[in-house]
Amino acid sequence: MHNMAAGYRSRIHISVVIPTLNEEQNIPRLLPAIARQLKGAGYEIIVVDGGSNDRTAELAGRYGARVLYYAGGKGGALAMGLRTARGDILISMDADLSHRPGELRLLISGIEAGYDVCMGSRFICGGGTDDMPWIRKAGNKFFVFLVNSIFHSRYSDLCYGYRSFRRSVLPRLRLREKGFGIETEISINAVKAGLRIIEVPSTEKKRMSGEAKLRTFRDGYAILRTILKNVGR
Ligand SMILES: Nc1nc2c(ncn2[C@@H]2O[C@H](COP(=O)(O)OP(=O)(O)O)[C@@H](O)[C@H]2O)c(=O)[nH]1
Ligand SMILES: [Mg+2]
Repeated sequence: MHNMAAGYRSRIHISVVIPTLNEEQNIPRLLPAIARQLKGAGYEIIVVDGGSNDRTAELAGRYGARVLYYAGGKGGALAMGLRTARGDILISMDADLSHRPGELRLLISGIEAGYDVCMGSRFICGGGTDDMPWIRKAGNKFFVFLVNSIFHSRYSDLCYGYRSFRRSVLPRLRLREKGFGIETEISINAVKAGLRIIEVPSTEKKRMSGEAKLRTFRDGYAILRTILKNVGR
């Protein structure tokens, strides 16, 4: 077992928040990999579990994470984790090893360099994805176009969850979405609040193990509703 308690000894600088639902195969790979990247940094890992019926929560605790429970969707889980996080820099990350722990330091650098929000993008030079069928790429492109047109932003990606935040701007993101609309809500509210935003390249890997929970059409529709709801609000 890796000793991740080391992160708690010093003041917490970085909080990694991971929503989970049935990720027991991935947790024992992911948490030690994060620990290796953040060794010596003063960090905490917060796993917000949505009621997994496997050993996700138990394993997360054993590998040193603080484990919280949230019964209603990935967005609500992420918001809960971010609100209880103690670090100066907050990072949102998926549990399925789609997000490479090696990129954590790039996300941290973005905030340390003075930005409020630093967003991984699969669609700028240096980024990429192995985990997106063409229909989702097309949907994402359409949503990026829509958001940029309505909110005068210049995003290259949307609906991607590997991001970092200066904790002090969290209230200004006004998180309300309970499901997969959360990333879109963050992107829109960050622009509306006039935050300093930067994109950094990110390579999305295939989910290592287990099942994807996002359903292209159901959640695509939810994302569209999120965009329309925020017009003029
Ligand atoms: N707490 C919680 N986490 C969830 C829920 N649905 C998905 N997740 C987690 O959110 C992350 C992204 O989900 P995933 O199924 O990989 O979505 P995709 O990569 O967009 O297909 C993973 O870490 C999931 O375990 C949920 O209802 N509750
Ligand atoms: Mg995934």
